[in-house]
Amino acid sequence: MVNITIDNQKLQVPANYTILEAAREANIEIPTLCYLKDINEIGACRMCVVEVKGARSLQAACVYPVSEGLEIYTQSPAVREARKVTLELILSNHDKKCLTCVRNGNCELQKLSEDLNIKDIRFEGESGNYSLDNFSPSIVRDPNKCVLCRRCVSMCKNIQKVSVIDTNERGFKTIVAPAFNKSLNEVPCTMCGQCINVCPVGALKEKEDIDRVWEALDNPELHVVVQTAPAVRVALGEEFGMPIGSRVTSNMVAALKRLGFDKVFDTDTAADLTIMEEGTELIDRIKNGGKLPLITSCSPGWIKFCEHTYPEFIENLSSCKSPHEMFGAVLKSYYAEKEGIDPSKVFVVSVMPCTAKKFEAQRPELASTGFPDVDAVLTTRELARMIKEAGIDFKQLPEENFDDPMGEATGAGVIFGATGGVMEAALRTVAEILTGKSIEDIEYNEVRGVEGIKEATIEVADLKLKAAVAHGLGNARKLLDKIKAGEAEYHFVEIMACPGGCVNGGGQPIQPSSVRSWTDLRVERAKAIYEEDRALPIRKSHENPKVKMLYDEYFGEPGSEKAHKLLHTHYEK
Ligand code: HC1
Repeated sequence: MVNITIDNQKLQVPANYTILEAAREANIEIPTLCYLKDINEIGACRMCVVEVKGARSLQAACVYPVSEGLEIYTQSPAVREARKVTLELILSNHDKKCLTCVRNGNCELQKLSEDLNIKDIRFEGESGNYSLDNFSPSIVRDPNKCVLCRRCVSMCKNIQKVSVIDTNERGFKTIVAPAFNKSLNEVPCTMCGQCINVCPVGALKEKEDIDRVWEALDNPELHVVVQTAPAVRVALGEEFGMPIGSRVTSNMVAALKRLGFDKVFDTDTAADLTIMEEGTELIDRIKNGGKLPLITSCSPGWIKFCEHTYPEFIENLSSCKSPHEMFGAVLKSYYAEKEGIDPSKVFVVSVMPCTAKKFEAQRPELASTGFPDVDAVLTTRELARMIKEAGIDFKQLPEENFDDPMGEATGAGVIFGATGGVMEAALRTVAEILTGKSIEDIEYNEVRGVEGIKEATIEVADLKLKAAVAHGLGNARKLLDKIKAGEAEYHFVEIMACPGGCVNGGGQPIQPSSVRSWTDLRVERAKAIYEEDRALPIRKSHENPKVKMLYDEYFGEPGSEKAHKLLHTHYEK
């Protein structure tokens, strides 16, 4: 510990703290813009400058380490003026169309302007007049709004290890973009959208599908069904001011019904179906000498990364479609037949925590009935925008349930939304199939939590099943390199593109650095996921009565020819 003073307050703080961390502990707020704890600590934007006694110039609090006897002033006239000048310079060439910006009301630059009492901008900068990069099916990039904080660059380069965006040019011409100013669609972007989640302003956003969905809802010819991913229900509430980790499943269902969807289904049901197919595939590969490890295929960002960067693992990928794509195929075949609806009139909307799902839905091979399995993908944020636009009082909605005939899911389906969840759900089923016994202890804690790579050996019958879980593409790289080098061997591997899994997907509500830096969103949202699992009466996929019904009435058995036609896919090298 060291003794310091901040604004004449005496403090004792750990010796490895920065001034920013020390100030935060004393409830002294220092403004930041480029700072994001553990992701972007580069002291570039100079918003967090403070006076340090004895230093020749103002210092960036986010990178300046504390030391014994340090005297710091966070609100001196020089500090206040420096911050204002810096902010006015940033604003001088910023595209200030705040009223129509997707981040209106949730923009860190807007908040800073308010907090620092900016009334006038003393400088006039030249706007770059950059054109919009909206060619990707998932992500739109608007350099006119970029504040060059580099948070997206750090996320893409250091955390995801994908490195498709960086700073190009110099001085006033500096721009964050893919190399040679290409579109995100022309580089190996995985569309994970993590760059959007860390952007403090509206320079990065999802490709919106709201208008297409309103049009479908207004078209009396269409039967519009919606399905919601496991992770949406533990984050949507944040858009309505609820605490992080609130479970809002029934409010969400009620809101979707009020928006006018003909049926509201749960992607978790299809997650249970995925376990039946993927579990069967795993057992088959283990028993019959198939390619191992089997690697999960639910995360489209991971699939794209594998196709671009690790094509040698394509044969390891499970051939299962991701759950929402499976559900789409089921809705346009079994459900359409059962309800007597022309499949061409069934319009499937997926509400996902993920931007890569927009890209996935457009993959031509994901159209087993001759129509796209899924017609439109909305992120959690887009759904919130629709609910607000419709004037629905989200917090006051009555309890409502998912619709039949497929409105039931198990706890195993829910936990798909957190890293390790697909693995755990599969283990709950595979262990019972292999042992032929009912297993009571179904919580596999070894694969839970936010450690980058998790490993477990599970004894099932006479097999020691070796499993590994990686979340975030940087961790995926580490794990795959280890497997490639022959340093590790597994039967089953789960990979999710987003750090923390879908709960922290690129389409989830955006929390500012002031929250995100100090609260682990992955942990809080995952807690809610596991609570939901524990609250459900059935927690194993193979016990889901709706899934049993699907096999009895339609698919026959897992891995059948019909199941392969509708529920499985292939990948591109
Ligand atoms: Fe996911 Fe999945 S869990 S991929 O993480 O397998 O997006 O939530 O919907 O499809 O079920 C995302 C979440 C989601 C699929 C499922």
